This record gives sequence, structure tokens and C-alpha cells, in this order.
Amino acid sequence: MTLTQSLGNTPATELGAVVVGAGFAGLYMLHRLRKLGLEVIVVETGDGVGGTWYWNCYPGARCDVESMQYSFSFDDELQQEWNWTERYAGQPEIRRYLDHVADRFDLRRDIRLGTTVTAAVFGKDGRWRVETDKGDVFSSRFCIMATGCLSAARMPDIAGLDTFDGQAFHTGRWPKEPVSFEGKDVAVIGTGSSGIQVVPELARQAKHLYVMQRTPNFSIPAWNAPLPADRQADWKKDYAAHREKARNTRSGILYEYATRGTWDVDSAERQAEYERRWARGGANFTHCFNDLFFDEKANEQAADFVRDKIRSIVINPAVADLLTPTDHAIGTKRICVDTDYYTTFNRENVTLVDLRATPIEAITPGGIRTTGAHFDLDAIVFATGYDAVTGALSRIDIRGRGGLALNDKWVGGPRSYLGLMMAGFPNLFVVTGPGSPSILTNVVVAIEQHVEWIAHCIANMDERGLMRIEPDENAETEWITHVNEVASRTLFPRTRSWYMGANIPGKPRVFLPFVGGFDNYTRICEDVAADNYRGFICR
Ligand code: NA7
Repeated sequence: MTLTQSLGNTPATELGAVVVGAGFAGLYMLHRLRKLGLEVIVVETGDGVGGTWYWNCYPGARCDVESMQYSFSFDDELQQEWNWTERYAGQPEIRRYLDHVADRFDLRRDIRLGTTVTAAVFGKDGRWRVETDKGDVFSSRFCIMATGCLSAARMPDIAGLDTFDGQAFHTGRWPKEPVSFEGKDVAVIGTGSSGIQVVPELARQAKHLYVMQRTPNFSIPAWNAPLPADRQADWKKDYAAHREKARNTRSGILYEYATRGTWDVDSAERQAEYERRWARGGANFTHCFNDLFFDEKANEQAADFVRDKIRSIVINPAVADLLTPTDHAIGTKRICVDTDYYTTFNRENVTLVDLRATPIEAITPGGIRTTGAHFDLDAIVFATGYDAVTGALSRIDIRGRGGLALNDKWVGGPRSYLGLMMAGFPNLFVVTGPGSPSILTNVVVAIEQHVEWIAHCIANMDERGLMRIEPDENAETEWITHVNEVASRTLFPRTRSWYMGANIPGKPRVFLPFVGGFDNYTRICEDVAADNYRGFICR
């Protein structure tokens, strides 16, 4: 297979495509590209496949989409043979699933593990030169970024970070060997989805757990439970139909989407509906009425219900108050889904530290110093999130036509056409890129849609004898304008969140995903392709 050619000073391996990342997106992309007869290499930093699900092996890591839906639909035998054990799958089970997928479709032979792509440069020869930290150089017709939306873990910029003598972990880069917190004084910094999952687990182990909270989030109970075999079998009977139905929803998930608004019912009925949704659990709660993301007052009603729930669970009223979010509309930050989060604060060995009142001044060799106290610690867990959606791309030196750096193109915020391609970057695809529904969906459904679109696009180019595709600047501008317009009709952009890039100092404040609905988005992509790849320049 490997014809080598001299590019620069280093001989390059000639390929049809390089795929960056071996999570859900990279695995499926490899499978599809192989079917087109392309020579493909997948490059993956981790020592195993799974992407985000490889790294996030902290105690309590669990998916917030139900397991029967959070899986591939592209192969009926695969979805029939795989059995999930719980309503929401934990990280170990999702990793086992992805290992199974890699083996089942014989994917591993084309995956370079433990290897990081450092640069991807579009050359005068019309090919991508992709370099890795291991000294590999690939020359490839296509380059496909399957780098994930929540994969670039972010350590906060806190003084003394490197001086700590104890153990330090980031939830998104958790070690593979078991870590025991028994008998230890531990702090968790951050109360997003990861913090909310890890806190109850660590509280059960640690001598004392300090939960360091800057901003509280809304969390809905998961009510996770074993998945009965008969329920699973029933679902599998109609798997294809369920999948099809999910693809035709705005988030690619079979939630119960309300058709009525908050004000269509009286207060008693409203409360009953909130209660019913709470009892059912999960992110389904935010679809209780169809105006939650558009009408501030409607949103406030649902938020108040959750605030009351927090106060009813947490015994100490001062702690309950601190845990109660008041700074954002419910659902406009990623809603958390938890197991025992709020009850954990009723434990004797758990202290909530309010970082708004007493911010962290520094990490010291012995622990954390806030403006209020010094906390002596054996371990610190950073649940401080990600440079979402663009972070994994901006860490690679990506250069398009004429040496244009993607980071320069995106200096005012990411620009793409359909979240799939960027003008100036021919034959470079991004799976679930900025400007696509990505993080607002069941990302596996979004990944399948993108991977299939990309595969069809490449097949179409081959049929027509075309070598290159890239978006037209105007089509890109129109798409980004549309993405922003749609977002501005919702409450999302008003909230300081990682959806807006607001968790990263200096990152442009731009609403990153397309909020117009996965169903609508898919139709747009299909129309574009059917209309001879409208908005793309193909040569
Ligand atoms: P998130 O949701 O970005 O949460 C990060 C948390 O870390 C959040 O509570 C932050 O507080 C906190 N944080 C970040 N930096 C600091 C510093 N310097 N000091 C104190 N606290 C800090 O990340 P997750 O990993 O929990 O979840 C990401 C997504 O993964 C999740 O939505 C799911 O989709 C899966 P802040 O809010 O900025 O005040």
C-alpha cells in the first residue's frame, strides 16, 4: 500500500484519508471510508479507542442519553447483538462497546494509538500533509477531523498549580490505573456535569470531600437502574423505527417533546407536569413545555420547580441556597443529570465551598488556599471542563490554501459551512464541527449523519472525477449568519456557558452549535447535496 514520496525533507506515506481521533466519529468514519476503497489511517492520542469515553474514566462517569439510544444505528446486527445493562450506560460499558465495535469491524489495524496529530497543512500538490508527534508524515487526499467536541480538557489558570505535593487529576484525563480516595482529604473543583457525577462517588470514599463551587448548575435525577431484558428486547424489535423517529427530532433523542406551552395550562397542571418529568428523570425534563428555550418567564417557572426540589433535598438551608442556580435560564447551560448529587451534601464528610464568596487564591504544596481558608488536601480533582467544540482543532496547526491558519481564520469565532467544512481548507472535513447541532444532540446520531454525508460526498466526487471540494466564502457567511440568527431567537446566548466559549479566557463569545434542530439541519444537508453540493466549489 505505501508508496512513499518526498514532501519537504520527510518521506510521506501516501493515503486516501487521514482521520484524526478514534472515538465514535473516527471509528465510524474509518469503517465508511474503507467501504469506498480508500487507504485510511486513524491517528489517536489515547492508548485505546473511545475518544472522550477513553479518557473520562473517573468514578461516576456516565452518559446522560439513555443507552438504547446512545449507540450506533448503522448496522442492525451490531445493535441487535449488543446488550446494555443499565438505563444510562456508565463509562466502562461504553468503552467495552466501542472496543467491541473496533474488533467487530476489524478497525484496529488502521488505527495508530498513542499518537497525536500536531499539524495538517494543505500543500501546493493539493494534498494534506499530516504530521504526528511520533514523527509520522502522511500525504493524504482528505483529512477528516473526528476530534470531538468535548475532548480538549482544560486546566484552570490558578497560581501554584504545579506546586501541589498530593495527587491531582482532571476528570477528562483520568488515569487508567485505579485511584483510591479512601481515608483522604479531597477537593473537587467544578460543578458541571463531570463534577456533579464524581462528587457522590468520591464522598463515599474520602475522609472529607470539599466541593469547590463557583457557579451552581441545575441537575435532574437520572433514576438510573438496571435495564430489564424484556424492555430491551421489546425496543430491539422496533429498533430501526425508533432510530428513524429519533433522527426526525430536534435533538436526535426520543424525548417526550411537549406540544403545549407553559401558559396553556393552569398552575396545578403545570406543577403536575414538572413532577411527572422529575419522576421520569433525565434531560427530558427540559422538554416539559415547548417554550422553555424562548420565553424567559416560562423558563423561570420550570427553574423554580427545580430550585424548590433542591431546597427539599438538601437539609442545611444555607447549603441549599448555595446549590441553587439563579444566574441562568434552565437548559441554556447543558443540563446535568445526576445520581445522588444533592443528597451528598447531607453527609457529614462533605463541605460545599463557595468560591464566589471566597475565590481560590492559589494551589499550595499542601492544598488549596482560598481568600477564606487553607484546605489541607491529599488529592485535588479538577472537573473544570473543556475548550469545547473548537479546542481540539485549535491545538493542531491546521493550515489551508496559501498557508492560512485555521486559528487565524477563526480569530473572531469559528466560521464553517454547515459545521462540516471551511472556505480555504479544501478536502478538510470536521465531524460535528462548530455550526452544526453537535453538542445539542445525541452526539452519536449527529456523528452518524456527518460521517454518512462526508462518505456520500467523497463517493460523489469520485463518480464525477472531482479532486477537490471546499465551501464558497458566501455560502459560509450565509450559514454563520443563519446559525447566529437562530440562536438569537432563543435564550441560549444570554447565558455565560461553554456553548458560548465563555469558559475560556479570550475565546470569542459566539454561540457554537446550530440550535435550529437536528431534523431541520439534516434536511438542509441533504438538500445541499441533492442540489449538486450547493455552496461548495468542486473541481
Ligand atoms: P463544565 O460544564 O464546563 O464545568 C466546569 C466546571 O468547572 C464549572 O462548574 C466551572 O465553574 C468550574 N471551573 C472552571 N474553572 C474554574 C476555576 N478556575 N475555578 C473554579 N471553578 C472553575 O465541564 P464538565 O466537564 O463538567 O462538563 C462538560 C460537558 O461534558 C457536559 O456538559 C456534558 O455534556 C459532558 P463556572 O461555571 O465557570 O463558574
